[in-house]
Amino acid sequence: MSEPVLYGAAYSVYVRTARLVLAEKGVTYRLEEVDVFAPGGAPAEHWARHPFGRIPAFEHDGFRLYETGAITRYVDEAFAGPPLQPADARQRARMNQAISVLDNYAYRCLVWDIFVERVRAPANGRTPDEARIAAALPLARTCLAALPDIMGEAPFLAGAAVSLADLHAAPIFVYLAMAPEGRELLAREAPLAAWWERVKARPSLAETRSPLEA
Ligand SMILES: N[C@@H](CCC(=O)N[C@@H](CS)C(=O)NCC(=O)O)C(=O)O
Repeated sequence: MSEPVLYGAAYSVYVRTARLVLAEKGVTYRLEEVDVFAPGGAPAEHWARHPFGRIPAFEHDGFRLYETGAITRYVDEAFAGPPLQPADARQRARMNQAISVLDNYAYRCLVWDIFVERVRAPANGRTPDEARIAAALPLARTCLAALPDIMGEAPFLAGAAVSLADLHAAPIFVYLAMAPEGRELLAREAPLAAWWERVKARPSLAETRSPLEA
């Protein structure tokens, strides 16, 4: 079987989730740079891989996929390496619940409303939209309370071992922790802060470092 190809950019949260999964599985792959935020949008050939023009897209031996959750589950199931989905039905449900929370509530609020406004706006010479940041904080607090609730007493979001849920969350938390508001939110949730210390120390995080990290 040939080496899989991941299409995307190293700064992207969702591309990094797929890369973290590949790294944790020990799969060698090629990252082909696609910048969807370039002036003019995604390059023409990328729309054939992803009808919504997003990243990542993925190809393995002619099998093409898009949507991070589909890519990560495929990589976990099609390749050797440590399993990244709990065998137990209830723990797997917790993993899927955490991923849904991250996709549907956390990503936009923690990354776009807080990180992009507080950290990226000034880096790009723009004044942060304080109203947008303030408006995001209640939902951010809800997200950061929901995750430890899902985790319970376990060291990782879905049990005793790292799972797709932790790898889905990690790129979001890297960026969130770069904003003072994000660090304050994390400090209010001691079990989640302890989880983050465990996750951020994993070699896969260092291997997939974003160019936007300080
Ligand atoms: N539902 C998609 C989301 C992917 C996504 O939103 N990727 C971002 C980069 S992190 C993107 O491509 N954004 C481009 C845009 O919003 O136009 C997935 O799970 O893969």
